[in-house]
Amino acid sequence: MDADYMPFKPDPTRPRYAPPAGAVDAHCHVFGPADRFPYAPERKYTPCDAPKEKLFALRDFLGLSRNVIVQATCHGADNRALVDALQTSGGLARGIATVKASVSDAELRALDAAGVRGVRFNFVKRLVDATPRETYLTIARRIVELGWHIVVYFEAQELAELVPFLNALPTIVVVDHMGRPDLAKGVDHPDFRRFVALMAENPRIWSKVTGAERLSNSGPPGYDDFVPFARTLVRAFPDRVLWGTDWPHPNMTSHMPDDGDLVNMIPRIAPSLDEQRALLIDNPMRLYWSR
Ligand code: 0GY
Repeated sequence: MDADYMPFKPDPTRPRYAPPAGAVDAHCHVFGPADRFPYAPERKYTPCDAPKEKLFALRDFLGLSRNVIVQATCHGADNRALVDALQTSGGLARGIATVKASVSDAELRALDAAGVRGVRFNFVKRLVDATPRETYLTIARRIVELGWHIVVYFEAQELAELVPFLNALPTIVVVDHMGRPDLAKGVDHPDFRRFVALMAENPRIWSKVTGAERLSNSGPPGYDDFVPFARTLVRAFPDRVLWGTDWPHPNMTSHMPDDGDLVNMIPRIAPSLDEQRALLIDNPMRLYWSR
């Protein structure tokens, strides 16, 4: 099947902002190549191939040092492309996998040996068919044994209903793209305040300050409306935030971002050097490279 979304920009601009040595891109994907790693039959979209070589070249070009590669829904629970990228990264990539409840202990151990440090639970209806909460809780109890954590992806309107489930999870929970707030509503809207309150009440909840390209109404190159949201979380929870490119930006229809622009936003989200070090190095290293 042909790809049904825009291809990533092959020639991003070199960022003006130079990340500190050791910076981690903590949200990115690898797709295919399909002739080696076919897409999942149950996928809701077919991406353009975005192989590991391109990801690692982008990492170096942008002045980043490491990647956390997140299993995307187009590969379902077939983690082979992810594992291959991790195993050939020279220790510079860690992964978040998607697993079914039927996954064996041996399979989990093999994922761990490859560099997987967590699982992703996805609640975005356009991306996946629903998985029962009980199934997710069963998986959660098993992966805790490995010292893994959980990444969750949901949209803002799901948050109120998801809070009890998120609080019941027995380990660190990293929320993708700040829970996808509606940026037009502003940071003081009750929806975003609810997310901030959840992080304040539950110290196990972390957030990725990512997704500017998919959440912004004001658009590139500055994604100005995204900045106050990310800034709010970095200021309030400096030791529980992660940053990433979101490359290769699946399902973008409005525009394809220039990854150099996304890097240039970092000092607006995290103005002080201490905040930048926490966001880009200390936090992801603690979560993904403690062993
Ligand atoms: C993202 C966002 C999207 C896709 C996926 O797993 C996925 O397919 O996460 C999206 O369409 O919003 O973070 O990659």
